[in-house]
Amino acid sequence: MTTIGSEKSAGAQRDSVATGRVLRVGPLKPSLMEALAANYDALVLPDGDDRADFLALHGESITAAVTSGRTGVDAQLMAELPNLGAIVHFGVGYDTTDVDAAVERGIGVSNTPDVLTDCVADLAIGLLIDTVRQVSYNDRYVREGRWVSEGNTQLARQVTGMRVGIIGLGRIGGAIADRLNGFRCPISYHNRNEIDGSPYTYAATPKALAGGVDVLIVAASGGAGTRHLVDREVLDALGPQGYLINVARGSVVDEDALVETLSGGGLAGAGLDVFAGEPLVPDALLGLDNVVLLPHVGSATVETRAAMQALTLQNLDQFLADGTLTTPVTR
Ligand code: 8YV
Repeated sequence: MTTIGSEKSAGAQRDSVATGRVLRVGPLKPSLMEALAANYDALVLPDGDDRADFLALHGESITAAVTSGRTGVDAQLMAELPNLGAIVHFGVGYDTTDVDAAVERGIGVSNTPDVLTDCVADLAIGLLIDTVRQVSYNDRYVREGRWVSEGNTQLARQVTGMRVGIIGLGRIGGAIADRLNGFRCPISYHNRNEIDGSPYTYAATPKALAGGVDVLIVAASGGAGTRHLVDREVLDALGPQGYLINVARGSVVDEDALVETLSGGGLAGAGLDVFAGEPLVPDALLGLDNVVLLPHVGSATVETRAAMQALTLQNLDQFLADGTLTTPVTR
């Protein structure tokens, strides 16, 4: 396992860190943006036509960028920040940052692991129960006065004991599995490699996993390596009685195939917290009652977002102090 950028504390680097500026790339939690402005005198990368002039003026002075998985730092921006030493992410996902380019340039990359694991896992369970037990649908039914005019809704399916497959049994996938043990769900998983000593059943491919479960939960990190891991074949294997839950990244699922499969009755339902082109959600999903749609709120609690902010600033402070990172990305 290689730690990206943790060894980046050479004297020359420290000198430029000491004199360097912090750059905010993209919108962040309001209190984090305020802290960056007030306590770090951070610059803000402008969009559009102003960007080239801004980079010509400030590019060389910037040593640390603070961003999130929503925006990230691509290879071109790295090239325009020749003294950049660290890319600090608010959030666990960093798929919008070109990590290979960062490694090549010796730029450290950090994220905020662990502090959001519980909240994302909690939401995955909530989304699973909502989708399978049709909570949101039944809520709409009551509000629309249909209980009075049409009587009871159709029966849902039982969550306890459902066979669940998890794509990406990492920190978040593992926390989801922990919670599902309370529901007596037989659990299987797919990762790039089988996990030694895991109590759960390994499936060598997403399709094999989907073929043997009632619910498929996507908890894998985003990026080129997992793009469209859940494709049409996987959805077909899950089948008309199967449910898909995604709390990871929209890119892991072939969204066009998902919309077509759902529209044609090829899945029982889906619970989605993430989408391919956020904040845009395919129109076809908006009219489906067997789909629960959330605006990417996996980590969106007061407690977790505060912890994410604290860890983001801890990484930044540590980098500014000695050129190393608290929670560098590893691979
Ligand atoms: C945040 C996330 O919504 O951590 C992640 O990767 O997707 C979420 O926790 C996001 O980072 C904030 O932009």
